Amino acid sequence: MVNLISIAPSTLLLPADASAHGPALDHHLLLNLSIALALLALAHLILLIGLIARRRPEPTHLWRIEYLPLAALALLFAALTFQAERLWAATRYTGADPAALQVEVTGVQFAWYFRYPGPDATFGTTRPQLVAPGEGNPLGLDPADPHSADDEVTSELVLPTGREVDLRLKAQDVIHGFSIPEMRLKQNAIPGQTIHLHFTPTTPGTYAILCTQLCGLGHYRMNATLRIVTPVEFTAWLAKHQKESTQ
Ligand SMILES: [Cu+2]
Repeated sequence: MVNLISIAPSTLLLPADASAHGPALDHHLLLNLSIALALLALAHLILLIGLIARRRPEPTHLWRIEYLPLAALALLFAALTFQAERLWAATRYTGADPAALQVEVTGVQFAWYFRYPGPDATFGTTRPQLVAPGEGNPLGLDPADPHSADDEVTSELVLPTGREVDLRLKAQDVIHGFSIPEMRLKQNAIPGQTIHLHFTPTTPGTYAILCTQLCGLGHYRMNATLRIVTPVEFTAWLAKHQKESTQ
């Protein structure tokens, strides 16, 4: 059998991997695929042997040909499930580093908005009744809250390499699907909930942010850009953005 584990993911048409947790996920995916292919080949082989072999009057060694393989398969699938669960939880339930970069992501028909907390490192209050995209306040930032003053709202997500990012995922109206294939991230954004996702980008580049839930008539155009830059470029970008918005 071809050893799929040793094949580079790019040769299997997976998107480029630009996050720190991605290689482990890819490895697990290919391990699952290899096992499924091996079992498919084995099942056909057994079927062929069953057709060719001479029938015996009484089935013998039932435990060896039936119960033992069954137990082995159950154990194998349990181990694969446990490992998959562990990898999935690594970007969600383990909690981000306290020094992680905080960014809020909001899905709304039909755009993604990104908010950086600014120099005070605290997100300002938002109120649904203040949401006014036409007036430059798509998230409903409350001007009465002093923490809102330095919050940066952008339509492009810019992140530095090598630093953990703690995303807070929200939705204003319906369920949206936040997905960045190159970051190996996919998570629904649900109205009324704040869902945390944390990851570390590794490779500079420009990647597409998609919506993977059919969220309305304009779903097809609900996308944004993720730009991964060096830490120096990120600091300069943030400073420039803040300067522009205070002018
Ligand atoms: Cu959407």
